[in-house]
Amino acid sequence: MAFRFVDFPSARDDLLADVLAGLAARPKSIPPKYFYDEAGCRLFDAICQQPEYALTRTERALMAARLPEIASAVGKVDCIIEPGAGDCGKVCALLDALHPGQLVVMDIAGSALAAAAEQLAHAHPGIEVTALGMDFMRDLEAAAAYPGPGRRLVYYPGSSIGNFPPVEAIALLARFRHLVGATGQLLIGFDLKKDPQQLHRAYNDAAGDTAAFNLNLLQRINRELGADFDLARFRHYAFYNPVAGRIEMHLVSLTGQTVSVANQHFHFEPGETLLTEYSYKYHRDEFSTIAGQAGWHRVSEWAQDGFAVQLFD
Ligand code: AVJ
Repeated sequence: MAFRFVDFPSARDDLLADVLAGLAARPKSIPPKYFYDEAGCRLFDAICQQPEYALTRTERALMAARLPEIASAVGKVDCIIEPGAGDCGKVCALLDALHPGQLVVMDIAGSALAAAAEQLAHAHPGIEVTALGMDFMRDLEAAAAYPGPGRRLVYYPGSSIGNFPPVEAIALLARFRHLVGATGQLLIGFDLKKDPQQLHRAYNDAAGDTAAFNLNLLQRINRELGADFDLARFRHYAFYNPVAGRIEMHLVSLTGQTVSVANQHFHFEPGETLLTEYSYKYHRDEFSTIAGQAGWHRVSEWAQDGFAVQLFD
């Protein structure tokens, strides 16, 4: 078995700096990458089980059904790189079809990633697995040192790209381009524009898991930064904005209140919002166009039930 774990400087400092900067901004906001502490990961898994939230199920079904076609379109790949791999569940499904010699996975939750990647290395003794505990938004370029020579494929599933406004998405896709070089490829999954009512329901599930997931961000900040958000005085508010082509997820203050974080005080007016997530939705060609602006050329695409996977070189 070949496995290594490299931990990059803790993301904890970033949480504090990003929360302070976000609460000072207008509108107040917190980056969605901080949803995924232990409880947040469990709540996200619960969201994925809800009947209204089909995104993850649909992608998994698409990948399973089209894997042979995808593998032949991709061809020979020496190293698969996945930014934000989480529990490595998605990339695991690719390995037996693409059989790369190397796998490089990154995640901001380093210890959970390391545990999952080590198991994966045990199960695939032919693959050299490198786990990087990093915030790839900050340290992505450092990952270039780990793959050996050969053809690199960035795998970015789950519509994670939807968290970034188009201009930032283009910048990130350009960083992926640079990471894999001229012979590299990108396999990316994203959610398609669809009936706004259906999208609305997906982010307002009847079981309340999305609301709990959203509020858990405040709980995490309370615990990790010693803040004093009163969760009963904020309400989950999510809706689809068809002009911007995105879900917006907010936590709205139900009262006038002051919250303290690291000895700094932040006032909320009644009804003031804390923006916690954008989830952009694209038309198929619209997405290929933004990827094109980052230097990618579409090779193939697969789409079903409102979700698309595109391959670029
Ligand atoms: C993991 C970013 C794809 O945008 O649908 C689910 C996160 N937020 N429900 C999404 C999420 C609320 C999800 N992504």
